[in-house]
Amino acid sequence: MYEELPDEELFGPGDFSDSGELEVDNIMNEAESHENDAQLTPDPLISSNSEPQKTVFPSIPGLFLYKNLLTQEQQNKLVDAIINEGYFERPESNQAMCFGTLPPFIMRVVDIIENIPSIFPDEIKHRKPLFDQSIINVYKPGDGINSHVDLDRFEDGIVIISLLSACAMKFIPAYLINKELGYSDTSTATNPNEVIPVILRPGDVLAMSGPARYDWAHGIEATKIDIIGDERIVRKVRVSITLRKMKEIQVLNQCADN
Ligand SMILES: O=C(O)CCC(=O)C(=O)O
Repeated sequence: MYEELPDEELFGPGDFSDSGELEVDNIMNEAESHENDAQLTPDPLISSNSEPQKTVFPSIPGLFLYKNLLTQEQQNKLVDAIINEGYFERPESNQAMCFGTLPPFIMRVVDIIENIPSIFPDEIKHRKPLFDQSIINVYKPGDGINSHVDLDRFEDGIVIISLLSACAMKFIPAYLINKELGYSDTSTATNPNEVIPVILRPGDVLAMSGPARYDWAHGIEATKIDIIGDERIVRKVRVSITLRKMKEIQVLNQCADN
């Protein structure tokens, strides 16, 4: 069942920084204007096995970026389904969550993800279901999300799907964001102040497990323009879908509460 809401308990406190209202029309306009946005940039580090091309990040084990994994048609269908579900009809809505059995339009992407041989270690890849929670976030230009490590109530193995517009997601060693939260310096970063920017474009799928999920925090700066090396990304409306699996104990607690 879907709930439209920013639930701080599930998402982490104050993670989502919002610069104002968003209209569904904006999402549709963006969908039309991005129809021909194929990403053809070659990757620096590409695997040569039969799975889709992926970018790996030597400093961040467990972080894999599958560039342009979803075709333009698949992206359009996802955006259309999100619009048709009406999650973002209220102008102030920028987040929708789903627990349990995920809706068919998301399951179609999960099918694609499940078939990527080395996206996650086997024990994660073969769990059933692979995901039972999704968050759809809508970002207007200038919106961001604070650096965070996904809450411990979620299992290892998280995926973020990007739609409509590009942005830079920044990874920093987790203990830097809040030492009081108990994140210890277990990071794989060689330089503790290391910031690793990952450009997420429409159709990209980012997978995090192990150190990428626990030892590194990820966030998106609240800015209208990202500058990464020579690249200047002017943000437009972006939609993301995050897929996670709740720990069994959480599901049991939820049942007990109801
Ligand atoms: O929107 C994104 O790309 C990131 C979302 C995220 O980090 C989260 O949902 O925890």
